[in-house]
Amino acid sequence: MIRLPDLPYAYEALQPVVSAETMQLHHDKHHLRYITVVNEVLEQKGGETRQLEQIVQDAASSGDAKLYNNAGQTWNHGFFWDLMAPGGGQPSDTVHEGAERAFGGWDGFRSKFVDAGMGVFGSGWIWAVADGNGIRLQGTPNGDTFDKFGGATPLFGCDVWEHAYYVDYRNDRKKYLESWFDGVINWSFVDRQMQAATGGGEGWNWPASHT
Ligand code: MN3
Repeated sequence: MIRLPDLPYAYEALQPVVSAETMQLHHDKHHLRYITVVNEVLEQKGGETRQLEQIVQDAASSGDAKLYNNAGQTWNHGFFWDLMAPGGGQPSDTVHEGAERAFGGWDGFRSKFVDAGMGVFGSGWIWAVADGNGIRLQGTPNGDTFDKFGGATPLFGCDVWEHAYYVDYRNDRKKYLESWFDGVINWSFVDRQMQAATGGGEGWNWPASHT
């Protein structure tokens, strides 16, 4: 049984980048709905409890699209809540240097991220992922998740489904991506993911207390 984790901050904490209304809908309705479907599918399959990461991998290898999409979105949103923080903080030297190597500088990183987010057609996510070769950007459609990163570790990922920004930005996905990148990424979270990508500790996992 998968359970919805509480947000690590108040609904209004990410304003004005993300409104309390969006957070409430996004967490309490959208995220909860994915989790409900995962539990329904698991129940039909006999109610076996596994780590969410394992559920995703098993659904991918058995071709169970309904379970894969909903488990993927369950994981994506858990990661998304934890990688944001009010005010965001400052990127670490390691993250800065990684951005410099891959994108020629911080502005290049930001503009390539925004462009790549604009390039995700329809619903999906834009991710910055890292491995021994450095940082790269990857868009994913719909509920696709960490198993599509070819072994790389996600540093951060932005939800570009319309439910993530339409209340606050209407059709202006670009403004959403820019405001999001500048305002609410928790850079100490990203730094921990960056360490994990290069062999230092474990990356983010779905909380065992909510499995
Ligand atoms: Mn969403």
